[in-house]
Amino acid sequence: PILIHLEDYRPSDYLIDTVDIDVRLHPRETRIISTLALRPNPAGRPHAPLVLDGDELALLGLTLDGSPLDSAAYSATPAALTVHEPPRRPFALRIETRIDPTANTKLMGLYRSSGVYCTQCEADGFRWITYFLDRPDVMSVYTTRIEAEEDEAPILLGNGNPKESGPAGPGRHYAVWHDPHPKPAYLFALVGGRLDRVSREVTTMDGRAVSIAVYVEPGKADRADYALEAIARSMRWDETAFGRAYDLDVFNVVAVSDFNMGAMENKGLNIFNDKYVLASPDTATDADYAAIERIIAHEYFHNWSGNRVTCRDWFQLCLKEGLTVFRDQEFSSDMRSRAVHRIGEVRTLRARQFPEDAGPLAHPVRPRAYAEINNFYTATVYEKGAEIVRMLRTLIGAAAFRAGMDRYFADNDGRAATVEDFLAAFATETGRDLSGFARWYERPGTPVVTIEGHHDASARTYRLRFRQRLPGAEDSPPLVIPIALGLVGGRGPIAAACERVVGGVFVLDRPADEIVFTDVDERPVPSLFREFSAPVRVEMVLSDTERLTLLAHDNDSFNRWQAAQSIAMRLIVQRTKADAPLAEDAGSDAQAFVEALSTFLDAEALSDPAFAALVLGLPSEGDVANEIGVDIDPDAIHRARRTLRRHIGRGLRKRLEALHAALADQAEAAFSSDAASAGRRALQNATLDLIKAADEERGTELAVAQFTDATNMTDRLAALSALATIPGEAREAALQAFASRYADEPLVLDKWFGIQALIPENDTIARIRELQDHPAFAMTNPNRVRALIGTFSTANPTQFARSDGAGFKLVADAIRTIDGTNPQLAARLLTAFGSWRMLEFERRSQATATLGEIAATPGLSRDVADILTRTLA
Ligand code: B3K
Ligand code: ZN
Repeated sequence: PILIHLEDYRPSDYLIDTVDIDVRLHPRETRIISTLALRPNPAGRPHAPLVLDGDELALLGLTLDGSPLDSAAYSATPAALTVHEPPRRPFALRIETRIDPTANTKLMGLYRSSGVYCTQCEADGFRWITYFLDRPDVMSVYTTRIEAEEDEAPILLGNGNPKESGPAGPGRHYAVWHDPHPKPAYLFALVGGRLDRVSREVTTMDGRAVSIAVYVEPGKADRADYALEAIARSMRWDETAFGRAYDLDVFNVVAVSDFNMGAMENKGLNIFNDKYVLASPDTATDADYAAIERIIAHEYFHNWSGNRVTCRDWFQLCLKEGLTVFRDQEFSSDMRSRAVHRIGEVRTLRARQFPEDAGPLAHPVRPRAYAEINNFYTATVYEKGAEIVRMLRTLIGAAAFRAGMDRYFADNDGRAATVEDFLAAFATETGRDLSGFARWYERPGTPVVTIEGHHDASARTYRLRFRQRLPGAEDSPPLVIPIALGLVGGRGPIAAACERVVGGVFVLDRPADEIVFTDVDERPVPSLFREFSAPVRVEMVLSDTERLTLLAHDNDSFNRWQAAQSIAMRLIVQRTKADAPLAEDAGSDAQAFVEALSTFLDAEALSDPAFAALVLGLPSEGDVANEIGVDIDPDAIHRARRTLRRHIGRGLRKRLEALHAALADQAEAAFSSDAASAGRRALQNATLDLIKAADEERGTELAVAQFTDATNMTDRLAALSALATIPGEAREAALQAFASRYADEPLVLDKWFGIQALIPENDTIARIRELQDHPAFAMTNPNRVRALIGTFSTANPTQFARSDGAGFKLVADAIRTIDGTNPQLAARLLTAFGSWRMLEFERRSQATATLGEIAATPGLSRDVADILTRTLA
């Protein structure tokens, strides 16, 4: 594959000041006439040819300053339009192309989704529409004219502000949009279609009246209100938290049903996967509401972190993505429970980013080379990128961080920036040297921090020794690791002095270091990496008793949760390694844990149900596999985890029943999606799950009742999930009832596909093959594919990694089918094989064989070939 390297970056030879683009929409023959105001870039090479990017384009017409070009003066291929000797002064190029939006199954460029015309231009998508300097450091002011059949597309939307509209010949109409803010082509968007809308007015902090609107499929407007209000909350929050106001007269969100990712931050016209817009109590779970709020916020926040300040090149992707994830995390924490949200963020990071960083697809947060940039929208760039921003704030403090952000926005507004520009803003603001910290962007891999503690009773000191290493890169210079910490005793946090701990944070910036606390009378338990202050693995030998001290007495909620997780993890790992029949033990080693959980539930379950639900949740099978790391047998992990769950369920049985009943009683008559109500539902469903683990019959009884009586999707789906792992009549009846109730609701049927894909039974593969023929399933729709195949490959480890290879084969077959129509989606599915090397021998051989079969498929896309090469390397 051809690699693009960061070190090869050079400025564009030409710049484009303005773009006038005229799009005549037609299902099969859409005409695009684009007029570019070009000029040589003083920072580029003089006399260079002008090479515009294209992808599968056909050139229909070309003029320069109004005159047709001599055929010797240019050359056009589907992938490039070259003008050999362009003028050495500003000039205008008028380019005509034609495309077929209906045939576009890649969902890049301009395509149709359920009859709605829409676009996706990040990354490298504008070149599917017209020839262009399709790179983020070429920023232009766009005017877009859209023309369509009035019947087919009564709504016509573009970037920026609406300028004019009117009839355009018999049955046709047009609209003109103008975006005054210069932007790169990847932020271009247009929409044409038959859509309903909800809208309202908001006023920004600097007094601008903005009309915000959400457009959805006809008949679904009543499901768009939550998203609309989430926009208003995001706008207000960015003003108060970051001093950032919106900068256009309109802000539009459009929901479409065929979309390769979650959503896209096009300037003034965000286009969304409808999964992250549509919500009603009967169709959306609490998790869906939270995801909608988060993604609406994320795309909106890009208006500053991404659009006003964009990226110089795609290697800087984390500059907008990591930063914007950090911003959306802070927003969600402010809207909901900070502690609960942080635990969720860390669970995602550990489930998705840690394994990526430990496997063949590992890469730095700022990659140095890529073959296909769309394969780098990863957990590392997004989630680890966000952790780096969070560490920066921890290091310099909230006030300096905010001042640094203000400086970053001010210094780089209207520019295409780099990671260096970002760090420079904070270095200037604080006078600190951040060059050591910058290593976080360059080094792949999850650092390991090893810690030993020693209490000297006579000297009344407590000593902590720290050592850091980066597995596989032991010689690399140390990272700058902020460690938020404190000491905890039998009655709560201990006040002890240590001059190296400033504001509760010790900074480990050497390979090894140690700190000493004075005036420590009792032997303390260290509470380390509070709020998960750095994305590392921590190695420290603590007894269960010490961990239970943290669970009971720490004032850091994250570490209280972590303490329970660590004990559960130890218990599952131990059982996995011993495996049955010993695993079917009486669980005496878990007794103290169960008792502590029971005390915890009595004291706190009803005061903070969301947190209690998290404490009751055991590490997932995937978490356990990542912890063990080698020779993984998913069946052994599954059995071990099930055994512990059963044991906990039995030990807590009375309390769980009482809680389940109490929470069911508390349920409000009128549904509310707020965090408090969602927390009560989460705990009720966590108790249901443990009761089921203890006693399948009782679990089935409760689940069937909850399934029938549920007044919202969260409870109904939780009941269905509980039933789904118990083979038999009740399960099939519930699945059947669910499918007929929601037969016309594709997004709800996705949940139904997903639940069946998760069943940890041998028949699941046959079930999935059958579901692929279900009338509601389609290999061409990314949501359907992710729900059925994606859920299976990422969350059903016993069946995906079956030792007979049938799970791998199922997914490989899907990848090969999909690669022909939608390479991005196929490549994304393939990343499920990223952890194949940690499997035990037999499963590993099956994975190699399957990957080999994919590799032997003729005509693989660049997207799939890139992931495949790296996975096998
Ligand atoms: N920026 C887009 C992602 C584009 C993915 C291109 N393959 C959505 C987001 O992160 O906000
Ligand atoms: Zn983003």
